[in-house]
Amino acid sequence: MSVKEFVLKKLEENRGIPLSGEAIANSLSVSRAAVWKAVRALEAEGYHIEAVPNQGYTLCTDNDLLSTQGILPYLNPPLKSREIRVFPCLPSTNQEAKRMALESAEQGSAVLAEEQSAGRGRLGRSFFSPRGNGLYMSVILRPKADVSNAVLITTAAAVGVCRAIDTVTGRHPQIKWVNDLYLNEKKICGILTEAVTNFETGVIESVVVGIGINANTTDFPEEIRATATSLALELGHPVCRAAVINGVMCAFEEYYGRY
Ligand code: BT5
Repeated sequence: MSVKEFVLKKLEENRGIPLSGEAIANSLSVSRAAVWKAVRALEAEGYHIEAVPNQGYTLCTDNDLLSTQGILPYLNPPLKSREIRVFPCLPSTNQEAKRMALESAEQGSAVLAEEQSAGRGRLGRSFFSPRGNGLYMSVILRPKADVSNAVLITTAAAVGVCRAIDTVTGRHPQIKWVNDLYLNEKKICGILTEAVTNFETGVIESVVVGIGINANTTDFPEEIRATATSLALELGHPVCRAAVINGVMCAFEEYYGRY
């Protein structure tokens, strides 16, 4: 783990609480200047960090940039050992997850991006994925059983996202069979399940479940403005995306287990 990653981990574990630069430096056996440099680098990436003389560095509570270190404290214990990769921008998290699946990533590994430049829907459609306010994640599965009934995997994801939204926000989305979730008759989430097939044997080796949730999005392009909504628009305030991620991963795990 680099100095920057370690500093971020410490700050995320203590959001809103000042941490002395000296204590961080000591626990890493590096100089305070190295910690200061890491803090500056994190600020340049968009993290809101307050430096208070004689107290130390505080990661502001309004900070909602996604990072592996930031998501981990929110995850339920069984999920903490999962491989979770977070990227500032990807064409599509499903595409990256499929690449990782071919590189033998484990069941349950997840890929997230702050933005997708070519977010995909079904049948070549696109999924609007602006920077910094949505949730774009793909989970890698390695089903041991026959996946001819793969639609049930999408259903498990849809039910899981419904329950996560219910738990975190108290709102109850509805599933539009099979891969869309609606709140107040507007689309809040889309799911795209794709198989990764071994080219030579034709066997399905893994399945990638891509989940796109309009979390804190407040503006949509003209063509979907009337049909799309977000958790923030419905609630009147932003949500903590890491808490939604934990909810989705826990619930999906449970329903996929039943599948
Ligand atoms: C979907 O397809 O809704 C599946 C979307 C899956 C997105 C996730 S994000 C993470 C992962 N990586 C990816 O590249 N994809 C997955 P479909 O049912 O075909 O719906 C697409 C249609 O929904 C579009 O043609 C628009 O009309 C509408 N749409 C696009 N973006 C939207 C958004 N952000 N919110 C609501 N509606 C949207």
